[in-house]
Amino acid sequence: MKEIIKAEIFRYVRENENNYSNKFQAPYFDEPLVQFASATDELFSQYKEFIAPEHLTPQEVFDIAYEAEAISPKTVISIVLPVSEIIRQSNRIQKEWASDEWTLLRTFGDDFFIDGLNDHLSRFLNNKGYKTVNPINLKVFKKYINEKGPLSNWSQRHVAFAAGLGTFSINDGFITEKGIAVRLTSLVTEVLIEPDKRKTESHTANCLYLSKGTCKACFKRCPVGAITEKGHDKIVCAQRCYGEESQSRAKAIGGNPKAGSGCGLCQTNIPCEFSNPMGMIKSKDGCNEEAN
Ligand code: B12
Ligand code: SF4
Ligand code: SF4
Repeated sequence: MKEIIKAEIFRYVRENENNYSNKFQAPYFDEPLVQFASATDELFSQYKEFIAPEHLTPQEVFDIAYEAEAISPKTVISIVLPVSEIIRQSNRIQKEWASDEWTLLRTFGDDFFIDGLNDHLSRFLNNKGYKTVNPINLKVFKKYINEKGPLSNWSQRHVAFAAGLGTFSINDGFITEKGIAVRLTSLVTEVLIEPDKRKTESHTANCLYLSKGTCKACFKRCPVGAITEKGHDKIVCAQRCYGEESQSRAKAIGGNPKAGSGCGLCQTNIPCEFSNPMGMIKSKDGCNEEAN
């Protein structure tokens, strides 16, 4: 089933007409990365400590979706969708606000195309007899604010970490083998698939600053000074990404004001934009630091 699921995701991303902007004649997303975590991986219960007690485990997702049926999920499918070259390029030259392309990606890529991909894959697996749930569609799914800033009760980046797809960075962004300029999604399913191995136990191994003390390129890219040695100020960042001005910018060019413009200046024109910079260092050295 592993290869069938991967092939279907690849096909959908390649062929679905909603993964294409006629306005800028380019796809929103390039070929994805797809990996799998065990639904019983202990990380999911640890996330209640690291993130918040409300953060859902895969079992809770199924308990909510299939009330009283006592079904156990087996696997969490995690998908990395790399932002396409043309969109990244347009944001690379920005200094203050997201480019129009990056802005429209929020409305038509994130909210429209990814929702369609999730629906398609859930239907595909349910039709094959495997119960599958998109946690974001549950009534209990929420985005909220606690003392540390905005968060959700199903964090795609933490799911992707569990599936071995990459690590976090000093700016909080998730760095995969296809870089940090990516979007993420995931589904919880009854299909039993051998989980992918995490390449590192450290949850920050792919960031040059957190691994080697170098780089800091994203610090300089942030137009509102939200990234420092201390980390990422989510409140300041949220205001820039989704505040009033961001909403009117999205509206002015035909995007959904509620989706805002985003920003992503810290995800473009930096060494980790479209590859894992620590992976490149390791292959240059001809050795794998994790193994030493
Ligand atoms: C709330 C939210 C925001 C908030 C807060 C972000 C945040 N850091 O949590 C704000 C509004 C600031 C924001 C901004 C942006 N966002 Co946002 N956001 C979300 C959302 C809805 C939830 C995130 C969440 O729940 N976080 C939970 C908290 C706890 O995570 P955290 O603080 O980063 O986690 C830290 C700790 O857990 C810590 N940690 C400590 N000990 C340990 C131990 C272990 C083992 C582990 C694993 C971790 C860990 O490591 C982490 C990093 O420091 C997700 C969608 C989703 N449902 O996941 C998108 C999402 C995270 N956003 C995304 C994007 C693209 C953006 C923007 C670029 C905006 C844009 N579209 O242009 C900016 C980038 C900001 C940045 N530098 O990362 C992408 C992520 C892409 C990526 N490569 O990381 C997501 C996944 C959306 C998507 N579907 O793709 N976002
Ligand atoms: S730009 Fe450099 S410091 Fe910033 S997240 Fe990427 S590797 Fe880390
Ligand atoms: S998304 Fe924009 S505002 Fe937020 S940290 Fe990155 S550069 Fe700064």
